[in-house]
Amino acid sequence: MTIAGQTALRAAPSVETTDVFAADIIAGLTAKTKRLPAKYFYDAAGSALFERITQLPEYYPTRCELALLREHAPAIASLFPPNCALIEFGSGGSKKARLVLGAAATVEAYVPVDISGDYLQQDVPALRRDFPHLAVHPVVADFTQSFAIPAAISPLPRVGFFPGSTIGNFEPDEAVNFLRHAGAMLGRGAVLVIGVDLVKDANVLWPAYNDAEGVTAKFNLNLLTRINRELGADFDLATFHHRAFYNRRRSRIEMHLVSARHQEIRVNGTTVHFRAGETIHTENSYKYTPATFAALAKRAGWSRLRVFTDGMFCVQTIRYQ
Ligand code: SAH
Ligand code: AVI
Repeated sequence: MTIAGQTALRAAPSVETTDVFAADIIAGLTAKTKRLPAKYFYDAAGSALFERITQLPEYYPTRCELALLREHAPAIASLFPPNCALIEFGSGGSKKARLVLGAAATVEAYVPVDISGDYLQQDVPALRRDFPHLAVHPVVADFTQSFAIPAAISPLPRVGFFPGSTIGNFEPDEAVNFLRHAGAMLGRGAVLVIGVDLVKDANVLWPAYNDAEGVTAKFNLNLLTRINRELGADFDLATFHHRAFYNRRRSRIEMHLVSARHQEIRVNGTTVHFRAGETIHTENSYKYTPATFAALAKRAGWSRLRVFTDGMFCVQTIRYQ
């Protein structure tokens, strides 16, 4: 893929070969409890819908995190070693990185990593224009797998950036594994700046995932459109609907797609049976307290430095031991 005249590093094997996508989808749809990996939401249409979600009045996390980063970017940047490389996991449009980069003049290189090549591409030319001293090395990769770091940044100390509470889309044990893997990649003593959505009243959480305009529903249903397009499946979107609710016991929002009726769907040569009311579990979004998140990070070898919070969301800085 060419980005502003440069080649974006693509992980090998390719992040989303049709074979891997097909195998994951069939495995998820034929499991006893049907579920699909949330990382597959982010094709071009899904990324654009997520962008719209971030602007919804009900979806507070983006606004809260942007305000925290605006206010505390200088304190965050003061933790960075000189002449470092900032590696962002799930960068999307890099809007939040701009706030950190603006306060951290000594960052030499920025490596946005995202599974969605289109989304990644969007802001790279503008970033190069607005931060002319900065080397920008986009990487299209699945950050849950090993991926190659651009050779140009190998001599630089590394800082990690993982905003958006995307960590909440992992199961807690997966989050620990991810943090271990990120620690190994960033190196001992490295700092990670991570956004974490906080446990709060269900009356605030519920509308954030059930917006009045129905954008989150479209985002959820778009996964079926993607499966239809890429795997020649025959999901009739009119027979599935979005359901999101707060599972208080597990401190997570669950998103599902509910089949309105008994039906059979053909997906890449496999027949998938649905009972009326049966769901596909498409996403979890775990909510933490600053303390439960620090304990989770500790299990992965990270110790807490500072916590910036407005009571709704928190940005934590943690160091790899
Ligand atoms: N960081 C941005 C975007 C968050 S949305 C923000 O805070 O607003 C989650 C982002 O992570 C999307 O851009 C999605 O494409 C990316 N993503 C999700 N799972 C991923 C994975 N396994 N590997 C790489 N990128 C992933
Ligand atoms: C990217 N991630 C943290 C979002 C979340 O809130 O869990 C994805 C999302 N799903 C529905 N709305 C937003």
